Order: sequence, then C-alpha cells, then structure tokens
Amino acid sequence: MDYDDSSDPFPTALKILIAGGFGVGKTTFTGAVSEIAPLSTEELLTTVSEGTDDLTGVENKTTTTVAMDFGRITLDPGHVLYLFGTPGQERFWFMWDELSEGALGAVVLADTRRLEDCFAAVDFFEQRGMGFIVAINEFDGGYRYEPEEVRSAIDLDPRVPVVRCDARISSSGIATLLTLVKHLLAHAPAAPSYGAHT
Ligand SMILES: Nc1nc2c(ncn2[C@@H]2O[C@H](COP(=O)(O)OP(=O)(O)OP(=O)(O)O)[C@@H](O)[C@H]2O)c(=O)[nH]1
Ligand SMILES: [Mg+2]
Repeated sequence: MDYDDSSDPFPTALKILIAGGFGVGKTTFTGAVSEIAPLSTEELLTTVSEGTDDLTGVENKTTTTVAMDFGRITLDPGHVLYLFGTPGQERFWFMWDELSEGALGAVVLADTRRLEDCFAAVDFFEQRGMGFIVAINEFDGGYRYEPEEVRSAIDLDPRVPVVRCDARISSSGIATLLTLVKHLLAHAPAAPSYGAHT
C-alpha cells in the first residue's frame, strides 16, 4: 500500500453485515472477531419457534438474535469495520432493510447441512447490488464440501468469492473479512487510496 494513513487520526468506518439463515453462526462470528464486547440481542428460543425453525445440527441452541449483533474490528490503522449481524429467524427479517442501510458489503454464512437457508440472504444482496461473499461455516461432523461445489449448488455468480471458515475462531473470521474487503475494493468504481486498478 502506498497510502500513508498515519497522519489521519480518524480511520474510515466501513459497515459490514453478517447475514445468513437461522443458526448458521452469525452471532458466534461477530463475537469471535470483535475487539469490543459484542452487543447482542439474544432471546430464548420459544417452543413456538420449534415448529418454524429447523434445529438440525444446532440442537443445543437455546437463544436466537431478535434485532442484531454488533461488533467492531480494526483491520489496519486506516480502516475500522463495524459488523452488524442480522437476525436469522424469518419473522425478524424486516430488520434486514434497516440494517443494510449504508452497508458496504456482507458476509453470507452458510451451513452445508442446510444450504437452502442461505438463498434468501444471497437473493437479498444480489437484488440490491451489494457486494458479498459466501463463507461456509464448517460445523463439526458436517461433510466438507469444496467451495466450488457450494458455488454451483447455490448457482452463484463466478465473481463472488466462496470461502470456508470457523465462526468460533477469531483468525478465521478475520481472514473471511479480509476476503470480503478485497472483493469490495476490487469491484469498487474507484478506490484511489489503495491504487485499485482502473
Ligand atoms: N461446531 C460448531 N458450532 C458452531 C459454529 N458456529 C456456531 N456454532 C454453534 O451453533 C449455534 C448457533 O450459533 P449462533 O451464532 O447463535 O447462530 P446465529 O446465526 O446467530 O443464529 P440466529 O441469530 O438464531 O439466526 C451455537 O450453539 C454455536 O455455538 C461452528 O463453526 N462450529
Ligand atoms: Mg444470532
């Protein structure tokens, strides 16, 4: 990077969404990478939701996000990411429009045991023309699919990166966020501070 950030005491704030279906690990991801105590709006799962949400694979899950998760991570002296985790339960999806206001891009977490649950998030960002990547959260005991297998299963645009991650591990989450930021910069109309290609 030929850009000197050191003279600027105020880093650029970038708003990023952590999205995906119910129980894919959005709250876990945000909590693992955040350098501040993550804000989370968890409520106990009710017996009503047992009928609507598929708990396969996350049987021990007792809470769900009702509004959002919030975390912060400093990528480098010039860039701070503000992470907003979306609620996964369908009845809270009205929050997504609100949360995506001003967002630069998104990580769509996917669980390969319930891949179809990420379709709604993928559609949401495709329709709005917002840059996103798909991160496969590898749960214990799940079959390890190749990213390219996942790409063709969701019929994803070849330009959208697909990566693997473990939402519980900070370094894995950070690597995922770096992939997203690089993807956003590569497709931004102009990013002179990074000397992006014209
Ligand atoms: N084994 C394993 N468990 C995980 C992983 N990520 C999340 N979990 C567990 O999966 C459950 C669901 O994680 P959450 O972070 O609450 O998922 P969420 O996407 O925020 O869920 P909603 O907000 O309800 O949609 C929790 O019990 C986590 O401990 C992972 O990578 N591996
Ligand atoms: Mg959550």
